[in-house]
Amino acid sequence: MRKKILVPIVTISVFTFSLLMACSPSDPFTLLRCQFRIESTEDFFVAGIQLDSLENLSPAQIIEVVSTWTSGSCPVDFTLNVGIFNPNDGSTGPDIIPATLTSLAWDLYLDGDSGESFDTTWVASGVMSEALEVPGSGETVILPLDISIDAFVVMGEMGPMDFIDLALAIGGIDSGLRDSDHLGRVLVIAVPTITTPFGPMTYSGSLCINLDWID
Ligand SMILES: [Ca+2]
Repeated sequence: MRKKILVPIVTISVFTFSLLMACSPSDPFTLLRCQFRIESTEDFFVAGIQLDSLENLSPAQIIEVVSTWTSGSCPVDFTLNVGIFNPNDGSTGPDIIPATLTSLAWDLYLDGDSGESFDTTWVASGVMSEALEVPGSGETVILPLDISIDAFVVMGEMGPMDFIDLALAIGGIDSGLRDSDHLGRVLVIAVPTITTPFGPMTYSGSLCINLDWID
């Protein structure tokens, strides 16, 4: 009699344990971390001049930017698009696992060195304003960060002409080139907070978000 009762209990316990293991956030085969990379910039303005379709500034525009700077400020505004990819598309686990980015505190650095090295010049910090769904549908979700800074100090450190070159490299007509001379001169350091139906998606520390996908 006792055996007949024990067998189903053991079976159910093993089954429940297996199910919990399959859904555990710590199981790398069912909950891979969302990945991040710098995707693009758009609506890039320096001293009111839109750079998006420009390769170079005209002499008159250079004078305008420099004179704005010598007057004590130089507004720079653009949208920085951060790509987020959720790899939990069902191919490595039992199902598609949607994720929600609930907070992201970020620091933005630009590479002031047009050569090989990356001169990490801090230019702005911020916090994401709205939660963002990242479905595991195989598509990259864009997190647009609205950047609005006064580049007066940075221009003073770099020199106005080098700053204009940098701005054109990351905001001009070739800014979409995914190399270290263009989009690779943008670096975001951020700590994401992501939740899923199975619990939080944890990251070991700050992510250095640049050209290549990182988790
Ligand atoms: Ca560089």
